[in-house]
Amino acid sequence: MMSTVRHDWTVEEVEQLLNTPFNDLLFQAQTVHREYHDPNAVQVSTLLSIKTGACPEDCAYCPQSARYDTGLERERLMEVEAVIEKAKAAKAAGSDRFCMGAAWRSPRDKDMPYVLAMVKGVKELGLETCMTLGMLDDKKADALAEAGLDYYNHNLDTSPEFYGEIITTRSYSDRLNTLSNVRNAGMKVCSGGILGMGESHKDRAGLLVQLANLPAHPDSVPINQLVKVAGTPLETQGDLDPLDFIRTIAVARIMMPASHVRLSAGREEMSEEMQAMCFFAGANSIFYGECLLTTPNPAANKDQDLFRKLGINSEHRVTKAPQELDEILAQPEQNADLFYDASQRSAQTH
Ligand code: SAM
Ligand code: DTB
Ligand code: SF4
Repeated sequence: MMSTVRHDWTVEEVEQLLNTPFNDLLFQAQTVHREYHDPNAVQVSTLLSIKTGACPEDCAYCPQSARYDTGLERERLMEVEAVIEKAKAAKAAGSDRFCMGAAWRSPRDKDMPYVLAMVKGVKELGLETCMTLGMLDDKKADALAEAGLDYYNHNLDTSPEFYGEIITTRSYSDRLNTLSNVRNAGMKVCSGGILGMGESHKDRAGLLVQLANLPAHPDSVPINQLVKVAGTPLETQGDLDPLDFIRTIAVARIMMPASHVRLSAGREEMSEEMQAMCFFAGANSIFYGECLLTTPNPAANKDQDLFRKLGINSEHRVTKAPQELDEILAQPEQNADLFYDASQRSAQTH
C-alpha cells in the first residue's frame, strides 16, 4: 500500500520523526522514496541570476541584500537574448529545468514584458521553466502562468516562530499569499527553506509542517544549507551537523512523498559521501552548474562523476547524445561558453 499523502502533520510528531534512530529513519525514507520515485534518478535544474544584488529586503542570509556589504557587483536585469543563450548552454550541459532568479522584493510592472519574453524564449528551447522573482500578486502570477512558466520558487525559509530573526521586511503571511497566488494561477510550486541559520530542531519541524500542510504539497522542495557569505549577519554562524541535514531531508521525503526534494545550496561544502546519503534519504533533485545565483556550486563534470559513481541518471533524457556531452565535459576550455563563469559573480563564502 502506498504511504498516504497527509496535510495534517503536527510539530510534535515531526520532531519525533527527526529524532528517530538514524538507520530506522533512512530506511523509512528510502522505502517511501521507492514507492513514488525511481531511486536512481535525479532531476537537474540550472540557476541563473537574471538581476543581481541591490535588493531592498533584509534577509540575513542573503549576499544580494543592499543592506549588507558583501562586495557583490550589482547587475541590471539581463537582456532577454543573453538569458536564452545561458539556457541553451544549460540544456547542452544536460539540465532539464532552467531557473531564473531576480534580487527583487517583487517584480515591477515595467519588468514584466522582459520576464515574460524570457519565459517564452526558454520554453521554446524545450526546457522546463522556473522563476523566483519575490512576491507575486494574482495578476502577475496569472501573466507568468499564461506565458508558460512551469514552476515558481518562493521559499518559506524557516518556521513561523524563527522567521522574524531572519527577515523583517516581509511577513510569513506575505510568503503564504504568494504561494497561494502561484497555485491558483496553475503553476507548480517550488518552496522549501534553509538549514543552518541557528534554528532549533523544533523550527526545522515547524518549517516542514508548514510546507506539508499547504493545500497541496509543493511539487519541488528545495532544502538549502546556509552558504555563509562574508558581510551578511549570518557570516559567522556555526556549522550545521551534517547528520541533522540528512535527517531533515529524510523527514521531508516521508512527509511529502510525491514531491521532488532538492539538495540545493551548500553542496560545495558537502563531501560526496554526504551527498550520497542525502540521495539515499530521498533527495532527488539538484542545482547543476558551477554557480548558484551568486555563490559557487560543484562543477558540472564533478557532478557527472558523482552521478556515474552512484549509478544515478538525470531524470529526464540527456538532451545531447552522451558521447557529445562527454566531449563537452572533457574539454571545458574549448566549450567555455557552455559553462557558467562563477568567478564573474562571486560573493565571498566561508
Ligand atoms: N528575491 C527573491 C526572493 O527572495 O523571493 C528570489 C531570489 S532569493 C535569492 C531565493 C532563495 O535563495 C531564498 O529564499 C533563500 O531560500 C535562498 N538563499 C539565498 N541566499 C542563500 C544562502 N546564502 N544560503 C542558502 N540559501 C540562500
Ligand atoms: C533555492 O531554494 N535555492 C536557490 C534557488 N532556490 C533560487 C538559491 C540559492 C542561493 C544561494 C546563494 C547564492 O548563490 O546567492
Ligand atoms: Fe532579496 Fe531574495 Fe536576497 Fe531576500 S533572498 S535579500 S528578497 S534577493
